[in-house]
Amino acid sequence: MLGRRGLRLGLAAAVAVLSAFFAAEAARAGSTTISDGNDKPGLLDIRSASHGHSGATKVTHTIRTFGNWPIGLLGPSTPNFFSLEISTDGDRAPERIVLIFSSSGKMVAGVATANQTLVGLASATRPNGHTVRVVIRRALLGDPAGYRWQALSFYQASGGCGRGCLDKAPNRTRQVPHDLRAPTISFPQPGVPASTSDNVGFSVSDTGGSGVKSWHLQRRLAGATTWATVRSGTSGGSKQYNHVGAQGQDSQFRIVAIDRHGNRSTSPVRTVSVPIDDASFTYTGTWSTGGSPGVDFLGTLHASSTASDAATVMVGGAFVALIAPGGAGVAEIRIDGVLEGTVDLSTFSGPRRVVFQKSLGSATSRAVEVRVVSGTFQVDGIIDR
Ligand SMILES: [Ca+2]
Ligand SMILES: [Ca+2]
Ligand SMILES: [Ca+2]
Repeated sequence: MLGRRGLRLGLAAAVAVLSAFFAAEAARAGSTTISDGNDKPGLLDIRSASHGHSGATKVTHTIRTFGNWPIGLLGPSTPNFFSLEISTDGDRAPERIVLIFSSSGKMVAGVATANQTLVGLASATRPNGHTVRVVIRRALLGDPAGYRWQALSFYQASGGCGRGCLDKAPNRTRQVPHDLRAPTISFPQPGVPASTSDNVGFSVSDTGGSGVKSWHLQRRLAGATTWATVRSGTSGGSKQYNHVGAQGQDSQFRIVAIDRHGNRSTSPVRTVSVPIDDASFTYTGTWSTGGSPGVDFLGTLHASSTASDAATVMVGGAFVALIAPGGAGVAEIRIDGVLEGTVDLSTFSGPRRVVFQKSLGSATSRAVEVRVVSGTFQVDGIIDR
């Protein structure tokens, strides 16, 4: 405790040149209050302590006592103070100590390391005669994902607290967790579906100490404005959702996750387009049919090794993407008779690849033609959205 007195004297000097520049801000969700017993003599017996948020970059702590105390009771030449011990790693030892006292009739708070080095000032106020509130920039705590805290008061006066009365909330060695980081969502872009139903995979995890409270997988048709939850859960980990669509249907997905302290995160939006199968193309020349279920879209594949053989399909959207497996053939792509590109399947590997794509600007009816140039060219389907 003697070290804190030295810290306090240094703080009082620093505060003398600073004005109160911290504005009060609306509290956010995710506050927790703990109660403490009427368990210590003296004026600073803690009744409750709480944590909360002030904007996105600050945390708040409020300490209430059973009785009122004059602000001068915490003056710089007294031994009396409130403090917060903040542990930002796995053990109990504090990485930060927030010391709260008064100077010239105003509340003062300094944030120091465990070895009493001052890292900055917090804003401290006294909303009423038995309450002190501090607003601390997260950066002063080292921007942790979360931390654990304990509030303390120290009061010394002749009588019952002649040697000092130290109250802790919570008592003994317990600490209160304060989770500052929203859950992490991993949602890679799903590949081209193997059929009209396919799995959408993602994972949810939480750091900061409170854990995942809930996640919701939401879907809407591309172009719609409202989301509908198609699956939800209350634990983290890897998830799979079997999405049933239809040929030519474009769905958008996102995940919203919340931790047990109310921190919320929303994933990027991913679009899953179910192709139109090669079975619905029109073919000229000597195309053969094949394909494998689970590998090629709908288990079908058209192939031709004859130059100038053509496969044609009508599309109606503003974007097209030709789906084919990696291979060896070369073909030209024409849209409404205009050459738009040449596809060489040897530059791709694996099934159901987007081998050609083009944004068309507007949604209108167009003919897409695939014309074999050399090698064996294969057609699996087309995305039209
Ligand atoms: Ca108490
Ligand atoms: Ca969290
Ligand atoms: Ca197919």
